[in-house]
Amino acid sequence: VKQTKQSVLEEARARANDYTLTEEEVILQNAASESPEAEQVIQKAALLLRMRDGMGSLARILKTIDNYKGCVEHLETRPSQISGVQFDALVKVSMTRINLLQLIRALRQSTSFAGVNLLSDNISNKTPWFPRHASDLDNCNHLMTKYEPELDMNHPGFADKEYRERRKQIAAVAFAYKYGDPFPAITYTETENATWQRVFNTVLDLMPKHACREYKAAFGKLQAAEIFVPHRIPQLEDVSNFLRKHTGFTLRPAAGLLTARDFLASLAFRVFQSTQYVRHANSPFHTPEPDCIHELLGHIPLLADPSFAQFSQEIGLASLGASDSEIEKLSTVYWFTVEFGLCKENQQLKAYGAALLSSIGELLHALSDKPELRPFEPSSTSIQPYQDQEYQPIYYVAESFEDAKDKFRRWVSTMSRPFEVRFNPHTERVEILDSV
Ligand code: HBI
Ligand code: FE
Repeated sequence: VKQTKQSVLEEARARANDYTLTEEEVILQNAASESPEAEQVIQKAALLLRMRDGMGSLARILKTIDNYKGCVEHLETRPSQISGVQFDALVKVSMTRINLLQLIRALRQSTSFAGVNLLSDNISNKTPWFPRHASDLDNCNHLMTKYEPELDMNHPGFADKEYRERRKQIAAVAFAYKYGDPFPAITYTETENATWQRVFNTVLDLMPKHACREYKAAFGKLQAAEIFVPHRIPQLEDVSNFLRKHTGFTLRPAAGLLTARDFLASLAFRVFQSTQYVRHANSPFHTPEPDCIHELLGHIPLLADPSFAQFSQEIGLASLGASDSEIEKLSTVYWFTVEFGLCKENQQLKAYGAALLSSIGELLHALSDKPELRPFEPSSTSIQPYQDQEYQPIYYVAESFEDAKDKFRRWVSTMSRPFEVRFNPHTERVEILDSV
């Protein structure tokens, strides 16, 4: 029976509208509708097309895929077993999620096909969500609670109700913070300022001999700007403005120890998530969780160094959309470099790791003859197990920040992500570069 033009159109409309989505299409649609950025994630997919017409229509299919900027990675056909269908075509494509959805819709409008199916085995819904603009960091505030004073019996503040209240109050301020808000100023108590002063003075003592020159140079500038003074804890706003001038890094208040994924993601935007509460006064030289004394004395000076800032950002960029196991590896690299790294300076060993520079005990241990020293090599460093309860038995030594960065870049290029990312500082946006 020859169909009239009208009935063909009606059938196409009916098929496009009434078609019940398969589970794979629902997954795809949900993934794409998460955010405008999620729509643009490159998706690999396999389509099974039941072709009513002969092979001649293959050309049209390929043209349609091309119109949606899809890349055909594989194509095969077979004579169909279904009556009224001449061929089945299996087409594997790689394209943005939104275009894939539109392609499927377009193919369904066509009467050339008795069926258009998205096959499950090649659907990768695996690229985890990641922030695409600095304001998306408002969603990157997931905490790991294992070392909080409420929950960790070994926390020096566990039995101190007043301390726990103060810690909670400062954390609440961080939770409420949104992109673009003014920095919350904290009025530190005399006790808190006294704790800062004790640690500050030990750093002043040890730094000349043991810290790397980049740290000392930036520390001097922070003192000259009267941001680092012995008697009061610096405010995040002043520190953030200082960093912005030197490397474009800025701060964001963090409520506590963040998940590695959230913490690393912020570095991609040259944003350092910093806690604002202070360790317990009874334990000035040790804290189980990061506190602002650790952030300020450990991390801030080097974030004002251009080469180190670049290295930090590159760890962050590598983490965007990475798998859980890759996040684990990046986290380990971060641990053995940014937190516990040693470097060479005129044949001498110096510390650049924040956890070393903000903790005299471990600094002296690291530079003693007790621990094992190994050259920094991302492929092995990234899989070295570590624990966070005692001093490290192993430290990794970098030749220089530039050398560490070179090695890191080479290693990152072996990771599995099917796209590249680039940070655009003018828009504060991460741009996706397809590598297909
Ligand atoms: N969260 N607030 C905060 N500060 C850190 O230094 C920090 C973190 N979360 C994870 C983390 N550091 C690292 O141990 C790596 O896992 C990235
Ligand atoms: Fe730290």
